[in-house]
Amino acid sequence: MEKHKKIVLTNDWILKKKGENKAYPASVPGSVYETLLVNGVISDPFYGMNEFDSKWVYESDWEYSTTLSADEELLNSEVVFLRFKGLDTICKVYFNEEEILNSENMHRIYDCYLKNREKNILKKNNLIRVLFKSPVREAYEIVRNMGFDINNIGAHDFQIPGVETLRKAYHSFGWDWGPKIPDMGIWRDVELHTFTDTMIDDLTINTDIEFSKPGKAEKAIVKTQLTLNSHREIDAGDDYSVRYIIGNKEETVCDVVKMVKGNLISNDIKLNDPELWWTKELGTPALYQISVFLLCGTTIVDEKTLEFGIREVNLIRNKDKWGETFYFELNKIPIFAKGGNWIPSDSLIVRGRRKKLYEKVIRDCVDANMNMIRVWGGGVYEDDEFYDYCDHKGILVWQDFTFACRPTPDFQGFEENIKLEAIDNIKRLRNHPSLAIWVGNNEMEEGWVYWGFDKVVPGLKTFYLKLFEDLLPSCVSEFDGTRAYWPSSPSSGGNFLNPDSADYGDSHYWKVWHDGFPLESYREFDSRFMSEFGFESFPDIKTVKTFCPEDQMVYNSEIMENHQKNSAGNQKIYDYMEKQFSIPKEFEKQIILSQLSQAEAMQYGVEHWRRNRNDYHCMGALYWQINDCWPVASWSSIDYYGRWKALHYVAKRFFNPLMISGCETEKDMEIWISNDYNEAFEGTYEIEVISTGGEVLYTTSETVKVEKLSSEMVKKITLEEIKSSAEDCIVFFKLLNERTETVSEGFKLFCVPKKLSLEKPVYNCKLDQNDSNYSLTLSSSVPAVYCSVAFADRLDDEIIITNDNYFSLGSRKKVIQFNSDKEITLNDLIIRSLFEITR
Ligand code: BMA
Repeated sequence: MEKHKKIVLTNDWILKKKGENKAYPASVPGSVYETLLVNGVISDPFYGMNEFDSKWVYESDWEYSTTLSADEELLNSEVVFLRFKGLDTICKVYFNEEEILNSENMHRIYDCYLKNREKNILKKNNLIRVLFKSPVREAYEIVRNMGFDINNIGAHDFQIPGVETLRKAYHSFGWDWGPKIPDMGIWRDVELHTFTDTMIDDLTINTDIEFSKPGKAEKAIVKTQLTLNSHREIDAGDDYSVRYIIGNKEETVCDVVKMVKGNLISNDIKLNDPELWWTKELGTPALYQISVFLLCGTTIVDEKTLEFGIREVNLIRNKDKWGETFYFELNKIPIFAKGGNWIPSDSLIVRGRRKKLYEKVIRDCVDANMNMIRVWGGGVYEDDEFYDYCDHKGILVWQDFTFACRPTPDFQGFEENIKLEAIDNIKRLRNHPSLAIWVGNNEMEEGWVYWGFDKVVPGLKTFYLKLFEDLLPSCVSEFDGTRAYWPSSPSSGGNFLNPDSADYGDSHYWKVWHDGFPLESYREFDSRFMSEFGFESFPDIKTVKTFCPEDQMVYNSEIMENHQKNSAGNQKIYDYMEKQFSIPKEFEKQIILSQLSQAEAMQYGVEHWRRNRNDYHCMGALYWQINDCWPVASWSSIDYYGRWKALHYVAKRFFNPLMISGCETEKDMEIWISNDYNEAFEGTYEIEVISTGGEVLYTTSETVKVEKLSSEMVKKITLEEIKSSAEDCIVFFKLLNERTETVSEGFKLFCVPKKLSLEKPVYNCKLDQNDSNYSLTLSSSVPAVYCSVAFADRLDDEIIITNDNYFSLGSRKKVIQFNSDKEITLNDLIIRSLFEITR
């Protein structure tokens, strides 16, 4: 009996423009844009205005091809099929000139049989051709066939119209942070599978936990389900069996063999005292490994190994005095979700994966104390690898289905296509412990209720309900069965009932930024769960230099405006910035200030919602957005190259599970402690108010106990008792644990920063090195507000992340740590605070 074999077809692919003979060597997985870029046919679409030079690329058709020579073993295999794990998007596949696939969905997985009992098209020498049609032309044709005018379907200026007619990542046609790069290509693996009688098609693991109390498990049942791919129903007399080996990091905890009857094999395995999977603030993300061997007699016919976690995640919706709760419980412990929204990490998606952007950015999310990432619906269902990292790092994933902001058209075959896409992705992702919830779409319920979708494209509202409140939830319940489904983000539960309500469901709050409201309005919006809110900034000057020549480095130059896709976004950055800061002349300094206003805005909101967690009033804050898909001015906290903006450093503080924060009015300030740990905090808080000239005006310190999973106001101070004015002082606070280690610290002003009467700081710096570990000890003669450490251009090729940045220096010294393999001296460090930046 032949064992199931899989070969990934990565070699000898070439790409040609349809109708032309010139062939370019192509990586598979890969894309048309990337191939043309690597072969020097197009210039970097991210540079300057190049984005618009490559229109011909997406208006053309492209053909990938490779040959497959079959040896005796392959020719003799009983069953041979090709598995296309991702084809972007409209394409036909030919095998030896026979059409074996007509595919219209980049999110689907397709199996094409070359040989089985019914057919055999496999020869000794074979040719595989994948012919991609321009997605833009396809979209135009569909819109025309539906009787609509492509110029009149309500698309934004930043996008090529019609993407919603395709099952392709919406952002690729352009978004308010992304270029118009509707790429094409074989974006996931092409696999060749062979087997004789049967193979393992799918292994699904679910766990049922018996809790002795919240957070404590006594037993778990590991429910395994194995689906076989066979020509026939396996019978008890066939001598097939399955061996299951389960282990954790240290040891094998189970090794059993069960007989096989039928092609769907379910077995429950009991584990005592299981180790649970947790997010970082609640524990460790313990993982188990399961290996399954399918045996015929004593021969291994197939095997599969995967990791799984034992955890229970529930969405809790209980009626209460405000409306209805909306929060997640992990292993019966309510969690405040902290994190951000994720978009595809590169417009050339495969390149992003190759550059290991997943790994880096997810690590950065953990470093910033996030426990949840929302994979936003305008992008893709990410690669398995993405969810693997989240499993390993203890990050929960909110997964949107890939629909966003546009009404879904209804034409023949589209619904079925969507259904099969949903099933493929639910099956692919359901084993990941990180996956917490499935959500129908981004902002489409809003679109119908508030944006007038029905005026532009009448007649599609019922189809919306059919898809998002019937089809997709049914798929989730049938093929997942353990996770909640939520119809749209935001929503109050569906059926077009007030999706923007603060009292039900999740919220996207855009009065700050899109509507130009002041930051204070965050405090007037008491949502149950903030799944989007955001504020823009420019990326680091080093990132700007990668796409912008020196003479265009001003916010409203043609190139800077093209690297800003939100209409009038750069002006908005300035308008907000001016309210907070005096604006200096140099663009480099303006960039820093733009990042500081972004960080301030997000901090203002998140601290408020975290202070509001009691009685589950608000239980989540996921800001818009974590990452970028190209170098651009946007809402991201980490830019395309992985450089942290000020926001990411500040997020690390405002997402700290233990957070001390100040809530100011014009005259007084409340000091709060928020505790997201599942145990009470006992320690001391210290408050120190310092004049802008460096005089200590007020200090106090007190021991405190803050109950687990709660927020508490611990002190109120007034300007009157400090005997100072709002412009002349800075309030510093910190929280120390019982071992007197600082666990959280921060500062707050009574006025906008530009009103502060700052004095020039004189810094005292000392840099110590131990191999590649550096520590900088820093103090200042007078308060240095929003102090940052940056690195000289000579270190440009390396992105150095410090353990803290954009802090304020008061009366005490601060130690900053970072790693670098290079020899770094004090001369390489640029230390500046608001005083130097605004002058
Ligand atoms: C949201 C998102 C995105 C958009 C962002 C910024 O509502 O869902 O569609 O990019 O706002 O405008």
